Amino acid sequence: MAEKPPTTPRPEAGEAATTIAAIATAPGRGGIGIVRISGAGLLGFAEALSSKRPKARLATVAEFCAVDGRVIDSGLLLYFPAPHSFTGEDVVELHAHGGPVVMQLLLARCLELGARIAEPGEFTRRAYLNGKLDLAQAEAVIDLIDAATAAAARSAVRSLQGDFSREVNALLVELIELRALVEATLDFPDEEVDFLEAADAVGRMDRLQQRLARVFGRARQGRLLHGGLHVVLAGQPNVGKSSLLNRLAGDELAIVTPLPGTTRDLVRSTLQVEGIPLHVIDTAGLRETQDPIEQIGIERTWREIDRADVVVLLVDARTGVSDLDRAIVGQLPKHLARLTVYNKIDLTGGGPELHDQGDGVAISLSAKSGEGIDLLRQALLRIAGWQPAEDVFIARERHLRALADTRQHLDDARERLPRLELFAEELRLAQLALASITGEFGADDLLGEIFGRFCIGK
Ligand SMILES: Nc1nc2c(ncn2[C@@H]2O[C@H](COP(=O)(O)OP(=O)(O)O)[C@@H](O)[C@H]2O)c(=O)[nH]1
Ligand SMILES: [Mg+2]
Repeated sequence: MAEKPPTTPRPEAGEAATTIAAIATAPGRGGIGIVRISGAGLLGFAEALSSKRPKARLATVAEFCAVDGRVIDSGLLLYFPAPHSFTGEDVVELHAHGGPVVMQLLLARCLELGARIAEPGEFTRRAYLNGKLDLAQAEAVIDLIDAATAAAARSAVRSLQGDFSREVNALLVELIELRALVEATLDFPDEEVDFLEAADAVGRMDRLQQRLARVFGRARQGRLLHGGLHVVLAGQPNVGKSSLLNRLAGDELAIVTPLPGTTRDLVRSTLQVEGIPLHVIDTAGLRETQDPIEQIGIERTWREIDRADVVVLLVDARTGVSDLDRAIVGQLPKHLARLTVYNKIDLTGGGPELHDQGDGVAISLSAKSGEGIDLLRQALLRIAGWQPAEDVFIARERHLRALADTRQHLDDARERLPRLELFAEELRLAQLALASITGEFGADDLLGEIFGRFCIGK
């Protein structure tokens, strides 16, 4: 749990007994480089390395020595005895000069002393297994390191500090209480209805579903920050798709010519708007063609459209939406968000504008002059459902799926309501789905614990 990290290791923790070591800093040259070691009984390990006996959590100036006593480097030695460390085991850190050779020599020395090289993510894995972090927090560690924008970094920190986990755990507590009520009622079938009414089971269910909807909203924003938005530029040849990509990216990425069919392969670029990564994909113009290379490009375009979050359909402002465009729209996946762009307004003399045309938003702009591009950026964010907020926590597809499953089981539970066994079963499934986010309370034993304390007045 995020509020109060449990000190009891998870059942799977036993296997993590070996000592692991890794170069913790990025490869290459640096003023300082760090080798990190985690395992049991590392005080002796630190002494053997440095012939100093480090004090817990204090920096000790030390010489790190090879087996023959020759000094490899001097630097700072840190020792964090279990369980007060990142991994929950003894952790030793060697802060030395950040050259690749020095780092390799120090790492080799650690291996001589019995450590093995850590696998990717193994320190964080041990932190999870030892109850220092839950799953959502462990994922946030990577998301923080990988954050592509400042907004993504801020929301990853929020998840790492347990904001997301706290919300999930609060939901779990409500859900478990409701389950306990229902399970208790199952044991006393005569008083089912009275009891559920007295305990306000339906009211609890309402509050639970409302709270879940709010968490879902925040997590969906976090998913956008984490994964970004996949935008496909589609339309007939020569309407200005490649010019628009270049304009959005601020660079000449795609080849632009007055010849239809210039773009055949996909051209991708990632830019950011308000901290949201936009993955923009320029495609081959959609038309009937005999050119086999262009045909492959058109197939690829449709494949990208299937994976997109938003399709921007470009048309020439001088001709507007034609039957051919309508045919393209007819082939788009039904659920897909769509935006129409009337390009080349510099040739029509019209100004940039955004209008709602019933079947979606349309924007008039010029890829050539740049007029109206900002309207497009904002419209893309809005279509994606981005609402600037300070309280977003980073979330992944996995989390959203778990929240959606929870929501579905709660909906199903409601439908079963007069039939208590089925209601109870759906609540149990909802709990399992929700618990998979943090990896906490997976089993029914917690229910048993709460149940044991439950007073049903009998
Ligand atoms: N005047 C004007 N010309 C444009 C604009 N956008 C693109 N073009 C021109 O239209 C032609 C086709 O552009 P391109 O980006 O290759 O279109 P694509 O086939 O859809 O990728 C090129 O000659 C571009 O210079 C625009 O906003 N205004
Ligand atoms: Mg093109």
